[in-house]
Amino acid sequence: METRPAEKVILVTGVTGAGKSTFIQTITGDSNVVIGHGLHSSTQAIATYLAVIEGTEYRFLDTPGFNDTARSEMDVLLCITSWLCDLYCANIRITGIIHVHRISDDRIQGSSFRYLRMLEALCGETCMPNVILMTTHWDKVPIALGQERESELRSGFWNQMIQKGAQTARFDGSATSGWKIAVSLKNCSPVVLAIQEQMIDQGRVLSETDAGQVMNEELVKIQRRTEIELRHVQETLQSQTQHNAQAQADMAEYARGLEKALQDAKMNQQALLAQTQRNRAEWEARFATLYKKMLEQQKKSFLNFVADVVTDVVKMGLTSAFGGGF
Ligand SMILES: Nc1nc2c(ncn2[C@@H]2O[C@H](COP(=O)(O)OP(=O)(O)OP(=O)(O)O)[C@@H](O)[C@H]2O)c(=O)[nH]1
Ligand SMILES: [Mg+2]
Repeated sequence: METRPAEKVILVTGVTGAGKSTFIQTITGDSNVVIGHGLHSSTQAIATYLAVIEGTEYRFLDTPGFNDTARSEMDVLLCITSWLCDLYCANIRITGIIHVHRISDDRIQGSSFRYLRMLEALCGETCMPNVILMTTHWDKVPIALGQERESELRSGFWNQMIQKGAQTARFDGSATSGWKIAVSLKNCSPVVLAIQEQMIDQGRVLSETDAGQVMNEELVKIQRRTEIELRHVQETLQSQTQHNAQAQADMAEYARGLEKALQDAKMNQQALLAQTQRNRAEWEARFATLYKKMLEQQKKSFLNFVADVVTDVVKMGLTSAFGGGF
């Protein structure tokens, strides 16, 4: 990704269909942004879009969503992590994280909850002031209901992040509203996210990071819950005496769905844990090269900084020696 030094890089996250791409298309006016109109995720890989708002350049990173049938949550985590590590090594820092949430959702789905927990771990406590929890789909609910849900989110689901400095915002679908939200990040300092520090500076593999551990815990929870439900459905199927063929077929179908969910959760967990053994060398080699580059760049800019200071000191010395006439 090419960026100019003045650009503010903003990561946009959230579950599938939350409205990440719609928000980005609205504020950038870029017709290349892919917006979904089906049940499945439309954003399959991270893409970047530029907007100049009030003279400042913002680069938005559109990410694939959680709760996606085509991509597992684990794939999304890997995709985002890989990008964040590459950016860090290329000396590109994130200035803001906009996490998108549909106010029209009447309850917090498992995937929204998992994503938020993971995001908190991915960013780390010190980056919370750079996070905006942004609600969308306001046109789908009566305003009073939306406000009620928003205050429930603020006092419950989002409370911990708000306590640590995260802001909230409403996106009403207009470009003006989107620009206002982006501009509110203008004065935030670029940050190093926890995942970048843990993977690049500390050399941990994904499963050993805070985000990886949250993902692992969530996968274990899914497995336990699904196993209990599956056992219950199987017992019910076996004990059924009446011959309602349609009901039996529906329940058997439901059991197959649970089996698949259980299998997916196990596979994702294996993929996560396999990082420790199989991918460590590959991961380290990839980032070692990038990290070396970053250090070289930092060294170069440090030397430039020292050279500037020396020049200033020399100038100041000459200025006082020559009575300000230099
Ligand atoms: N009514 C309404 N529809 C919206 C709003 N925001 C997005 N949508 C619609 O919701 C659908 C999904 O929007 P996207 O912007 O593609 O969602 P996304 O978060 O990028 O989803 P993925 O890329 O699949 O993760 C599209 O049909 C949008 O037109 C909104 O504020 N109100
Ligand atoms: Mg999208």
